[in-house]
Parts: sequence; structure tokens; C-alpha cells
Amino acid sequence: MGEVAGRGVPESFRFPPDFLWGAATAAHQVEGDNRASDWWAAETAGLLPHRSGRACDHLRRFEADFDLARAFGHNAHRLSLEWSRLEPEPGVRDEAAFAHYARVLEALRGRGLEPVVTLHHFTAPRWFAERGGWLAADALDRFAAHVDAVVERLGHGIRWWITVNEPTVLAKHGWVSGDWPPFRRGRWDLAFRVIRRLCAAHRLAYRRIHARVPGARVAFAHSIPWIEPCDPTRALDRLAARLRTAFLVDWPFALVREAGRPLLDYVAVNYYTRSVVRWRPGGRALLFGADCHEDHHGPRRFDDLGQELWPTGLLEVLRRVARLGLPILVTENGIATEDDALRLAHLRGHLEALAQALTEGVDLRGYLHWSLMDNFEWAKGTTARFGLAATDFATLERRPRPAMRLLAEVARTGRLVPSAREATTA
Ligand code: IFM
Repeated sequence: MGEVAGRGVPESFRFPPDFLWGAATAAHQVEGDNRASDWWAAETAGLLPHRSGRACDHLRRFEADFDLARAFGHNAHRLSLEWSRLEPEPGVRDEAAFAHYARVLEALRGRGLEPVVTLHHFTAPRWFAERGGWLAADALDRFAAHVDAVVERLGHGIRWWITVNEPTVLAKHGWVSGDWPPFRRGRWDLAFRVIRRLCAAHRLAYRRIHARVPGARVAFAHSIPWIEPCDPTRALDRLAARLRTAFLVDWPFALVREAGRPLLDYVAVNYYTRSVVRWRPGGRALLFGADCHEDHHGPRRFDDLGQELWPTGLLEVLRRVARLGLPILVTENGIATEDDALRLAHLRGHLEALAQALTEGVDLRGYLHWSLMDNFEWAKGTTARFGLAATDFATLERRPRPAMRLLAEVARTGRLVPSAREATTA
């Protein structure tokens, strides 16, 4: 698996006692019956290869799911509040949906699970999409009104907020590769505008949350790969890696700056993989283009979505974002596989990376694994298995995997227990 991410971690190392441990989810991926959303509309119109249907039926099973999280040592949980449930028609707030999420938040707190609340995780109300989505002239006003409603009715006491999830990922799939709603291909111009809009949405949500929730910590969740040149001896590959980093990693941070500082209370890092870039003439493809999968980097391991298992990249990403001088929360990290040994190796390696970062003084506050259970992985449907618990989609039974037990043990002891120190070498 390459370099050992936790090489400098002493035997005496302990994770801080108030470290947040948990899993991350998103409404459309777990709840089921998300009928008023743009994704549901696209699924039923046959524009997507899979239908979310009842997903994990978390809408009805949330208490049992939180029991499971608690039983496995979690003290935090990331969820998204589905905008299309809360505002199924423009300006119409669904009281039952607000009451539902109030119960969900209560259920988390009752179990000692700190909520980490996302306001926008890829899906939007169908009406919002039909009016032009994020590119409509009034998109930000619409989102602002929604944020106000959520903050006012549900926001009390929520400490950790995520305004929007992964602006660059949404722009890529929706406007460049075109495999997600609104299915535009090669529209780089629009993708850039969408990223700007989502960052503007973050800034307005940041202010609105702070106006009403004392002590709130607000960030957008940033998907940050660790980007390297395919051939480090080639100047053009190095340039490609620098350009991709500037665009995919640094630009969104620049877009949320105001008065000389990023409008963030912490950095929310979603880390999955290393991205190995080769220079391609023609420009734009190098920003989102396919990675180089050649083996001259040593033996490499990939998950079912072709993402490389590379824990050292998490350490590098944490070091890099630490330069912003803000606390950091890992708000997603996981692997799409049905191979338990690979999932364990992944988790061990990334726990080592966290420990190494803490040992170096990085202000890291917690780790939320993607995901609590196998769920609806967007255009891949239920074929990509990211869960700490396996989901049987016929019976909806959740079955904890070995990695879930490992995470529980580390959370309980605060130590990189021996089982978490194995198998991270090449
Ligand atoms: O499932 C997604 C999630 O919605 C956003 N981040 C990446 C995950 C795995 O692909």
C-alpha cells in the first residue's frame, strides 16, 4: 500500500478524549422515498441507471441505525436534511418533515451522538431544478430562504454545520461528465459557474447560521484528493499536478474568502484517493480527466470505483489544509469494496494517517467514515459498497463488518490498537 502513513506515531499515542468518531450519510442515499427531489424525478424519467426506491429505509429505521452507531462506539453522526422534503413546493414548508428531522436530531442527541448537519448534499427540490437549479438567477435567494427556515426551526444547539457538499464533484458530474442531473456534458463554462454559485451559497449560509446559532462551526465539505504527477521527472506532469491542485483543492477555498480570510470555522475534508496526473495537451481534461493507473508507482490497489487506496494521501492533505490555521474534521473517508480484508487495510491505514497528523500537531477534531451502511451510491446504485455495516437490500438488515469493530475498538480505547497497526506496509 505504499509508504506507512503513521511512521512517526509513538507507542504511547492516544486519540484525544473528545475526538469525534462516527459515520457520514446523506438523505437521498439512505432515507428512501425521496420523491420531491430532482434525483427522484430523473430516476423515474429513466435518465439514471438505478432507482433509489426505499434506499436503506433510514427514514423509518433511523432510531435502530443510531442504536447501531452508538453500540459501535460512535459519538457523532453526519446526516443531511433533505431540502426537497422540507420545501416540496416553492415557499411551502412541510411541517411534518420539519417535525421528522426534529425527532431525528433528538434521537441522535439522546444517544450521545453529536449531529454534523449538511444543508445541501447533491439533491435539490424538483421545482428548484426545473427553474434552472444553481444557475437560476434567484437560486441563492431560494437557498437563503431555506437555510433561514432550517436554522430557525431546527438549528438550535447544532454545533457542526456543513453548508454544501463537494462543490467540485457536483459540478463535474452534472456539467462535465454529465452522468448526474442535469446531465450536461462538457459544459466547463457552466461547471465553473456552478462551483462559484455553490461557494456563494456557502458564504450566505455561513452568515445566516451565525446570525442565529451561537457557537456554530460552519464549513463546506471539500472533496480533496492528494494530487501527484504521474512521472515526477517530467516537468509537464508536475505542472499538470500543480494546475489540478490549484483548481480542485485551492480554488474553492479562495472562493469562500472574505475580508482576507476564508469564511470557515473549520475545514471539512472528504478524502478518498490519490489522483496521479499526466499532462495532456488540450488543457481542460487535466482538471477532471482520468488518472494515470500505471504501475511504475509500485503496486497499487484500487476499489470497485477505481479509486486508489492511498492513506498517505490523507496525511498529506491534512498537512496541506492545516496551513489554513483552522481546526479540521474529516467528514468523509471510505472505500467501495466487498472485500473485508481490503476494507480493514483501508481503515487501518487511514487511522494511522490521523494519528500521524495529530502527532505532528495538526488540529484534527474527528473522523467520520463514509458510510454507516451500504447505501445508494448515486449513478452506481447499490453496487458500490461503502458501509461499515453491510446492507441486505432485500431484507434491509444491517450486518456490521470487521472494519466497524475495528473502528469501535479504536474509538473506545483511543489507541491505535495492535489490530490497527498491522498491514499498512507495502
Ligand atoms: O457517496 C458519496 C457521497 O455522497 C459524497 N462523497 C463521496 C461518497 C462516495 O462516493
